[in-house]
Amino acid sequence: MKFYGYFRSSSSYRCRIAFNLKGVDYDFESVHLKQGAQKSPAFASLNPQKLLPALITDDGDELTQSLAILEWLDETHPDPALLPTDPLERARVRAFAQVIACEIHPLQNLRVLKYLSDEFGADAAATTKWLTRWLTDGLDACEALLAKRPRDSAFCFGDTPGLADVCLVPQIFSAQRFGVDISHLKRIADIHARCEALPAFADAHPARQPDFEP
Ligand SMILES: N[C@@H](CCC(=O)N[C@@H](CS)C(=O)NCC(=O)O)C(=O)O
Repeated sequence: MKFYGYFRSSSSYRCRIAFNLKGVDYDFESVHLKQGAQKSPAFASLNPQKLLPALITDDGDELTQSLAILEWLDETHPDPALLPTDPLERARVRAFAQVIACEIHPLQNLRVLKYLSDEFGADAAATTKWLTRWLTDGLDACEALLAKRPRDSAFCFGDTPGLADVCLVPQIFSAQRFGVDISHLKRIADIHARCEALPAFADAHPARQPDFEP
């Protein structure tokens, strides 16, 4: 299969972790977001949203949206599972993943930050204020969801990493990149450290990708 991503894209990072956890190989094509390559006619015909990631399966089917790609991957390569089997636990994991992918991440996206500066004149300080507000708000909620778990566990919702961890780690990378202080989030810090110690997560880190630029 062919995976379209970018080293710093956190939704691409989610997929990279999942590919690694499941031991799935893929061809990689870098789409340079900072240079606007996502807006090229060739990529726009693959994903009309002009957003990463995108995947072309071995059968030539085109997939977009990281959560959809992750669930497709989990269904077609079930071992190890990213979602628990119990419906209630699955709902909890999906809710956590959606806090990150649907509520936090869209507000830090390149096109949103660019619109804030181009259309509303937001300078670096205003952008940092915006990012700090939404990332802190969302990650505080994630920490509270972890505190509410029926039982403590090594990873977000279990003794092995799953969909919630796959979404959490790239979001922490973004918080660090944007200089948002999340040192008060102790459960998240512990889980993050445990994930980073695993090769599947470490190898998916932006700094270890072939298109990495400092
Ligand atoms: N909900 C989408 C978000 C996709 C998204 O926003 N991707 C970012 C990179 S993480 C992107 O391509 N941004 C390009 C832009 O803002 O122009 C997903 O999870 O796949």
